[in-house]
Amino acid sequence: MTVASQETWVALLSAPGKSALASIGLSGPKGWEILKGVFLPRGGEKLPLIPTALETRLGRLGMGRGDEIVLGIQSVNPFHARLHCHGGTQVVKMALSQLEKAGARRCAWQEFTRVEIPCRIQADSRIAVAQARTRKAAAVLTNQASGLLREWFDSLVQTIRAKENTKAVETINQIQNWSHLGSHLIHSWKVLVAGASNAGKSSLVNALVGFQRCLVSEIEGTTRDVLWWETAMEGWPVNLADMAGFRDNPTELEAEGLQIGLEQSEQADLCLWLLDPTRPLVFPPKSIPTEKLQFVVNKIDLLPLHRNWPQDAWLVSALKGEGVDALVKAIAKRLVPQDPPADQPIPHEEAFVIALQIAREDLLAMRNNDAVNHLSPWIMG
Ligand SMILES: Nc1nc2c(ncn2[C@@H]2O[C@H](COP(=O)(O)OP(=O)(O)O)[C@@H](O)[C@H]2O)c(=O)[nH]1
Ligand SMILES: [Mg+2]
Repeated sequence: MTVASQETWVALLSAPGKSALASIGLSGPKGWEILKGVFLPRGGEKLPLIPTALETRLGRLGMGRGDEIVLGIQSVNPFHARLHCHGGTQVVKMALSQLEKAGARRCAWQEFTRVEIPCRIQADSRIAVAQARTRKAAAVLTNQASGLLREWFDSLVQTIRAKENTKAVETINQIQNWSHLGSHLIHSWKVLVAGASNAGKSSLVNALVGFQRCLVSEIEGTTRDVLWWETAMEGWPVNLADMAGFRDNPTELEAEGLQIGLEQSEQADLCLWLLDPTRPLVFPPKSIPTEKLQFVVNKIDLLPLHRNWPQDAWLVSALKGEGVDALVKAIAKRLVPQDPPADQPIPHEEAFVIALQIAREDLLAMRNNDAVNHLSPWIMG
């Protein structure tokens, strides 16, 4: 987004809706002028002519009306301030409109983040934190937002400018190894649970999600469409899908569910294929790519009919819970073989990953200026 640098922006930074406290951000060259017009410090004195960084004041907005507000000046040049008030919706609405009337322009918190953090890659990381699906994903993104990615980027640009192309390409290759994980911090991993009817797919999803969410039944074809359940495995966000079972002569509705499931398996990161060892084994259709396939033998609490399942299959009893904890760990390990070190820069935006790929091509062709040009928007904002 391009925002006129002359503008002074105001945005609600805490979550919308009622809360104990709300935080409002005010940023821009006229910030202090605006506050001098509307902020009445407690005790009747006026705001001084010039603001001081890191000072806090208690007061109100408007002519004696409104609620108590704590004003905090974060920095003076550029001017960034926070106003903390009671989180009631009316109080927040009034505070925002007072600041707007005094000359600030209202924007969404994402735009405001971009105003306050001009480096695009850093602002994007900050915005992404709010979209993270799990605490662990949020922690990784917070590290990126607090400068990890920016420092990595600055040093890459320096390497490119110094014409050390081999080193720069290696630096890009190294970070690209983490792009797959990066893309799943906001968008959960997709794991499909498939297999023959009655193999225990719904039971397994229930066991994995931790409570009864899917309709478990002995009736074949109970699950007729693809249902996604959001969960976390070893802290990583995972969407689990329970799909219609494979059996001979499925009903029209089941066949439709199967078709949807197979289409979804193309987008899935992993497909757990459940085998029921108390019956003749049913193997997956060729359309499921083998690199995404993992066999899971269910019902190990029962006497098997035979033991001719694939050797690398994982074993569980969805009903008794046996092996389910190990299965969760194994799934997480398969999706994220290695947890990133705390200081690992991780690209989490597809467009940034593409920009790095293009810059890599430029570097291999010794077009260093082009590489810098392709990368610079990510630093400039
Ligand atoms: N003994 C035993 N029964 C199971 C196990 N998992 C599922 N079942 C039973 O198998 C039947 C079919 O389960 P369901 O989850 O609906 O299978 P789906 O058709 O693959 O979704 C139900 O009666 C479940 O209670 C297991 O690990 N052990
Ligand atoms: Mg089912």
